[in-house]
Amino acid sequence: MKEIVDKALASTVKRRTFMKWGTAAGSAAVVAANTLPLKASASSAVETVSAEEIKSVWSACTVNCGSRCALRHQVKDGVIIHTETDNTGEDVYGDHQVRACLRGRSFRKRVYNPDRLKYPMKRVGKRGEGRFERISWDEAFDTIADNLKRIKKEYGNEAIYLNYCTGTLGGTVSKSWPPAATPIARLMNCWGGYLNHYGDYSTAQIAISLPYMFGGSWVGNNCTSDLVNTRLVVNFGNNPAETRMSGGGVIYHLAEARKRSNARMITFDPRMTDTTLGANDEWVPLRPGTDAALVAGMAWVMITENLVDNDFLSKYTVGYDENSLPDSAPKGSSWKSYILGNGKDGVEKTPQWAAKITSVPAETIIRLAREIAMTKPCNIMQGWGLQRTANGEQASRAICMLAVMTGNVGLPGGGTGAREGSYSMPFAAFPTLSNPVKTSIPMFLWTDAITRHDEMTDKTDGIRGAERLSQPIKFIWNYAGNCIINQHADTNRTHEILQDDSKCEMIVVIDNHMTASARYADILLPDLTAAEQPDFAPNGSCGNMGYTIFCDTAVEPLYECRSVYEMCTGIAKRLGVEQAYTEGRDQEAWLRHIYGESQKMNPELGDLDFDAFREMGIVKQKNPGEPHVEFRAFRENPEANPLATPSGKIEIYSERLADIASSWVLGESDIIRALPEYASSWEGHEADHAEQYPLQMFGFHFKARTHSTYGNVDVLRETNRQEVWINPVDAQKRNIKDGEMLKVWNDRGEIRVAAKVTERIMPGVVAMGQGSWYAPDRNGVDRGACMNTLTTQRPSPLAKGNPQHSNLVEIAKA
Ligand SMILES: Nc1nc2c(c(=O)[nH]1)N[C@H]1C(S)=C(S)[C@@H](COP(=O)(O)OP(=O)(O)OC[C@H]3O[C@@H](n4cnc5c(=O)[nH]c(N)nc54)[C@H](O)[C@@H]3O)O[C@H]1N2
Ligand SMILES: Nc1nc2c(c(=O)[nH]1)N[C@H]1C(S)=C(S)[C@@H](COP(=O)(O)OP(=O)(O)OC[C@H]3O[C@@H](n4cnc5c(=O)[nH]c(N)nc54)[C@H](O)[C@@H]3O)O[C@H]1N2
Ligand code: SF4
Ligand SMILES: [Mo]
Repeated sequence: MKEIVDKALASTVKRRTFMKWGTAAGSAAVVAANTLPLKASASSAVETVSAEEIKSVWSACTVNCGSRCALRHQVKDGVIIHTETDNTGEDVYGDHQVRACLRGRSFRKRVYNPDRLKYPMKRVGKRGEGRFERISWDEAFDTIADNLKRIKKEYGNEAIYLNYCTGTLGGTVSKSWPPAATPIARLMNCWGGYLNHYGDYSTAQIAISLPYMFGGSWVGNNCTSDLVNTRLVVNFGNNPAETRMSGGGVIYHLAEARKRSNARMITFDPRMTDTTLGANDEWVPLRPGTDAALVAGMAWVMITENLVDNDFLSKYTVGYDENSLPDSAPKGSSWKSYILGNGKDGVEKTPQWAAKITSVPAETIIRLAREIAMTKPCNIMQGWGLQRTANGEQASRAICMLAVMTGNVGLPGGGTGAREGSYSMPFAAFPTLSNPVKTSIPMFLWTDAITRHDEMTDKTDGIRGAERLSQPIKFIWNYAGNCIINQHADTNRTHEILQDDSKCEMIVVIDNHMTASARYADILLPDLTAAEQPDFAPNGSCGNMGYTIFCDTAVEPLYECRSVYEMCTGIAKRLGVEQAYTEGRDQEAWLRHIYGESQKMNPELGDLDFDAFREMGIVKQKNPGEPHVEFRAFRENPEANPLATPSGKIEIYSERLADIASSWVLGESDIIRALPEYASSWEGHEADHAEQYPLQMFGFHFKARTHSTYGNVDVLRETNRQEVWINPVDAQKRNIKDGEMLKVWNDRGEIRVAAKVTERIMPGVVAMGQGSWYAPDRNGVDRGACMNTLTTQRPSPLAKGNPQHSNLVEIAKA
């Protein structure tokens, strides 16, 4: 480790001069309004500052983009004037730099932002109106503690909810997700606990459904770095060029690995994304929500042309054909029967059948089925967009069927069909204690838990840890999240529920900025940004090279902002649990403690002391073994290493799902099946109201923002306009030209957004970046073009997850 330290410190570029890019007029104006102590006011756009005046401070971008990047803030006179990124290592693949994208590099624009919250505030108008009055920290803490005590007395701890919040999930003490890992959870756990949630807006459907097939609690795929061993990459709606943008993230590993394996990539996506731009890549557009039909059509080709891996299927799976069905399964319920038309529906899943549903030509389905079956090893993977849908549970399992039928599971260069895996450097977490409350709700149903908790049971709404929800949500902690309105579905319904403050009685929002969700706070607390406090940031998705970043204090806390740890300490004192909460430590002391724990679990940190790490900024640690191959041990010896399914094998037919399908109370046209069959959804192209709303619409994860975070950074907005992608065929029908302002609407709401007329999206489908800031006008028309003004709160059947990509809309010129 000493060697790494020396190397890292030696390779730090000592720059003689430094170019300071001043957006002079703009930032000076903002600064004046905020009365920032900025002595260095630039009059020219570019100014040369000598290196001696500038301090370089390590920090990280801790948002939820799936990557995690090192930042080096360049600080002069107590102000960040510029942000650079990782400059350590040899910068060759495997010892590469974890370089930040444009968002991370514009971090200072979030620190010195006109939206920055400056002091604690309490609501004065109606909830959601956004009218606030400044209060003291004492008043804020007293109000919160008094309300917590009152609500606990009246309803119990189960009425206190920690909302889904991922704004700073990349921190350690400041970590905002998962809820149980946050400083808020520690506070509540010292005082009787809180209502927890399970699942997440990212992966609700896939995370629930794949374990029925492969067992365990999370099903991964081979590490991206393992693609050096593959001959073909088959990509279902995965767009790492935009969703894993870091120089240390998945897109970099994907590109480098494919350089070495020269593997072709086929991408099934309604949209031609930035990931599909390689020379030998093929883009195959398909209708949203129809992946399972495409798989069934390809399965028909593979079965009828005898291209399936029969040895693999008989040794490792149950339910492929009638012989391997469990006893409880009815006749004709195997996968093969389903595909060949010998199942219950009696329909043969021919390429022509699939073509009608997916709009992928039958010849293409046949050609690609042959190529996938005959090119081994082949890595089949999926992103999470296609499962964030009304029948996402079925779609994600169906895609894995391709990997299973071709016998690619557990092989280097092969894969499971799930999303890529990566290595994590072992590092300790902030201890948050355990939650005495055992009840947990699906994260998507928190609005329902405010309005109709008494109807919610394990069989109707996926309540866990109890048969039913005994209390409504009365108090919401919202630390570093925008799901109070912007990122949760159906903004108009949410607004209505939250406006009534006799239902949910108190909402505490802790954020850096006046966001759409912050406007719904009763008490609004101004947090420090990652640049104003010390913390650790462990790696995100990063291929085979993990790392941990030391985030130091680049600038002193702005205004009256305080760290979340300090806030929790203040409230703990009023709840009588200060000592239990702090154990006598401040944030720095906790970091030293956590680092000590990390050294115990990770020998490679053994002789790197805390202060040396602090100076070094980033520690990189390569996976000591080969890149991860999911289910390798099972493949090598299935008797010794069975899967954690009831049969120990891959369950193509799931008895557990058959059980759930017959015992749960489901909504009309909600579908849960034992097999990964195609099912058309209540908000798909075959839905009843598709005539009135003929366009399928989804919101993709956009490079302009990380969800809503960075959405108020001017330069990013200017370079990545919020626009709706629409095919020329659909545009012509509506007499729409590129760049024109459009209205997009359905029964749930209406937005205004500019048109991007492009052949990069298939006809009948429209899409726009999700995470834009909700900004309704007086008539409720959302001028901010937030995708969730159009989405539904109806949950998916099995996961009770967010189907935010399943929407029908109509579009016209505004
Ligand atoms: N229509 C649609 N909706 C979606 C999705 C979709 O695809 N389509 N995706 C869903 C998914 S996958 C996710 S993960 C969620 C994400 O939803 P959220 O977790 O709400 O993510 P953000 O919108 O980034 O909100 C993060 C908030 O944290 C704040 N923040 C950032 N840094 C800090 C900090 O240091 N301290 C504090 N206190 N606050 C900070 C930001 O200002 C912002 O308000 O959205 C979901 N919503
Ligand atoms: N820049 C940026 N990066 C991010 C985020 C961000 O907000 N901004 N958010 C992060 C988070 S929290 C998450 S969870 C991940 C999300 O990662 P994903 O969920 O994978 O991202 P999406 O953009 O929702 O969907 C990926 C692709 O699926 C396609 N798609 C949509 N519907 C279908 C379908 O029915 N079938 C098929 N085959 N494809 C479909 C979309 O066109 C899109 O290109 O991204 C992370 N990375
Ligand atoms: S937004 Fe993601 S990719 Fe960009 S700098 Fe931050 S962590 Fe890195
Ligand atoms: Mo996510």
